[in-house]
Amino acid sequence: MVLIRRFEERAAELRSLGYIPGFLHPYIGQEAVAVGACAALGPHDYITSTHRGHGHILARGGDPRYMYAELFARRDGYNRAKGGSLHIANIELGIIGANGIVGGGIPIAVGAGLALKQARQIAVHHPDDPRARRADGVAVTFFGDGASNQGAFHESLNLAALWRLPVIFICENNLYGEFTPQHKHQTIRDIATRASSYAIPGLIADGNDVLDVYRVVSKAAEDARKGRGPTLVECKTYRHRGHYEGDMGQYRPAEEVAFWLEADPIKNYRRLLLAGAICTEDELRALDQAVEQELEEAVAFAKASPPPAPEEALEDVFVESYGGRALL
Ligand SMILES: Cc1ncc(C[n+]2csc(CCOP(=O)(O)OP(=O)(O)O)c2C)c(N)n1
Repeated sequence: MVLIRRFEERAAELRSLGYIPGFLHPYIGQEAVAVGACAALGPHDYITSTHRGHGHILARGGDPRYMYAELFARRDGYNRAKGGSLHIANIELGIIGANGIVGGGIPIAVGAGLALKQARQIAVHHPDDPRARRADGVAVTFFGDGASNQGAFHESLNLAALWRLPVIFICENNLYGEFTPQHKHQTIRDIATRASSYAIPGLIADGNDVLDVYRVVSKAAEDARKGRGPTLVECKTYRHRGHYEGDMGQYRPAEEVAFWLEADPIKNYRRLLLAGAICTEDELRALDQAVEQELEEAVAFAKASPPPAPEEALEDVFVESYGGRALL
């Protein structure tokens, strides 16, 4: 969580210094969702992410060096400068794409869920087929409260429920879709209730409590792995900053912001670790320092990476392998 927080704070500084072209959508405040959820996943699982995706990529094992290089639009970036902040993907880590289209990652995860269900069947009949190694995989998709109004959300839940696909739909309800508070775009309060329309479980987690997110997503993952189908998980959380870096967020009441700053997931988890004598102050300080050091090196790496040559724009545009084999 600390790595995500500091990665984002530094990204904001670097953008103000002109290193990062385009928009940045800070994840600060929501770290417990990415970390708690990804801690419940294994190497055969897939995730899809959103425009607010740096936290998901880091929690899934993303390397800050390649992430900053991608944000800087440099050749050593995860996607060789073709993705930028909003579209980081890395198949080895099971990250099948962050997505600037609101709700865009949801049906992609359902496609991955279908491939994983097929992997289970392949494992039964052809255990030596390399695709069989994903037989225990689940697909997780992160999205916001705003995205839960998209048609793609409903179609995806419907199909995943009908086909009992191993998919976990994780809605990060940070109470705003851009500048619109949730009560102005939905009549419901708990987005998890939408699961009942598709006869699947709808669970609610405290999105500022990393252990609670881990507990709830672990349950959903266990169900998915056992063939019981998808779960909708709603994590109640808050973004500390504006919708994008540069948005001052004045549309939010001061008391609301103060309440959620007090519920900061990192501050509270630190308190818990200290109160339970699981960590000492010194150990936590050492962890902070290690993060600073890692990010220092990551920024230097990204700065040293060259920009791609113009002719590289046409590389990696089409996949050459078809027949459902590209993903697995
Ligand atoms: C299909 C589509 N419509 C509109 C937008 C513009 N847009 C970007 S982010 C955003 C709000 C998304 O809100 P939410 O899903 O709650 O995610 P959050 O930003 O809160 O993480 C909108 C409307 C877009 N990128 N894609």
